[in-house]
Amino acid sequence: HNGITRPKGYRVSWHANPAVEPHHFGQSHPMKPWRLTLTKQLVMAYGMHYAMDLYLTRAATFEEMAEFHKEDYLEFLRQVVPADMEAPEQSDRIASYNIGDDCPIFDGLYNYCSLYAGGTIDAARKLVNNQSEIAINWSGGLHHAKKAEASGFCYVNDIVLGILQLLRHHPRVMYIDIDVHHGDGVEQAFWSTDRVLTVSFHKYDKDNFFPGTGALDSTGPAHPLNPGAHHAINVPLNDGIEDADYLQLFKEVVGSCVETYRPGAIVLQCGADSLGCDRLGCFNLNVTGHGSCVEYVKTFGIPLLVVGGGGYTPRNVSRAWAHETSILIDAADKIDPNIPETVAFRNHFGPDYSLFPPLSEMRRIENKNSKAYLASVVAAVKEQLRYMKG
Ligand code: VJV
Ligand code: CA
Ligand code: ZN
Repeated sequence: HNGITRPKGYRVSWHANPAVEPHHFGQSHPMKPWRLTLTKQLVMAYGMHYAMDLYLTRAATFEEMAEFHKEDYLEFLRQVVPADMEAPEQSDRIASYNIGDDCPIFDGLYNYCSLYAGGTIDAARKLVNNQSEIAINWSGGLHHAKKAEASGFCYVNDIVLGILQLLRHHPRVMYIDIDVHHGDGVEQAFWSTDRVLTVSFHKYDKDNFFPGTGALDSTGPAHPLNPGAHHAINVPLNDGIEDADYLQLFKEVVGSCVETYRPGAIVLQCGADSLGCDRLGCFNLNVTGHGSCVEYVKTFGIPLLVVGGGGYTPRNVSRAWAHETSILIDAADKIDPNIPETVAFRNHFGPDYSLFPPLSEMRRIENKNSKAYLASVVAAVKEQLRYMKG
């Protein structure tokens, strides 16, 4: 087993269904479910699967998805076929559900959505039933989907569905999102409740970066008597942030939030498009820097649901999520940074064949986040937490 054993004192569960992986968004679309195949190959080549409980997830049922989504929208997802994109009598519905270039109709769409959603729901239930302390679903994390609308490559919001499961047992759930995009769908779903604290770190540029929401002062409903007031935390960033600054910011913000809010469970969205060299992203994080955030969240010892999200350079997505799996099973120190000879698709990891290539040096984007700016963001978040305490 390459010396990899089960972690001491807690259980990690892995939730996946290989039937998710072959779905195809269409020619040259950035979202590639195949990155999950690559991730799994790395995890298995290192023997990490011996350290976890492995669950083949089932598809979420229509009723389970209807706990958040509108039934007419789910009905549409269930019956629509690629040819409907050209059918004039369907064009109004297609437009109203925001189907288009970002969120196309492809073969097996409903199957794809119900499988990744089923994974996150199952993972949440394992935590709630005390059958796992850390539950992982790398196929989930699709944070932009709305009640009755697709958005940003997301159709069904598995995170919202997972949090709804956790809320059955935990009075307070904290959501942390390190995808380079704003976690708008999750924020919006829990905007008016104080039972979920959402925290998103993201590139923010109202007019030029998707989805254009997530400003620092967007903190929850404006009315102070609305329970959701102050329960959305947004950390808007500029291009080029690097490991050390990001990690310091992450620890200050997340540490203060956990201390003040005392969540019973944490959901961590690990979107890998915040890595350097991402096809859509604009940050300079390395695999190690991204992983350090996961490691920090693990130190709280609070039941943890870990999901994937964005990530558009598949070789780096799989590096990050394999490394983060090793952190979660407490085996990061047993992982050879040289990618094993035995891994399938090893050619994707050349020419370095390293788990930790210097991404921040390969396509350095100028860092537009001054120390003063980052300090002002931390100060604003701490001020917000004072209000939250009431
Ligand atoms: O910026 C946008 C919206 C547009 C309209 C649609 N066109 C295609 C792009 C500009 C304003 N959308 C973003 C969506 C990002 C979603 C991120 C999802 C996540 O990581 O947060 C969670 C999973 C966007 N950025 C880049 C693209 N869309 C893009 C879409 C394509 C494409 C190239 C870039 C769709 C199809 C094809 N190429 C062939
Ligand atoms: Ca984010
Ligand atoms: Zn993203």
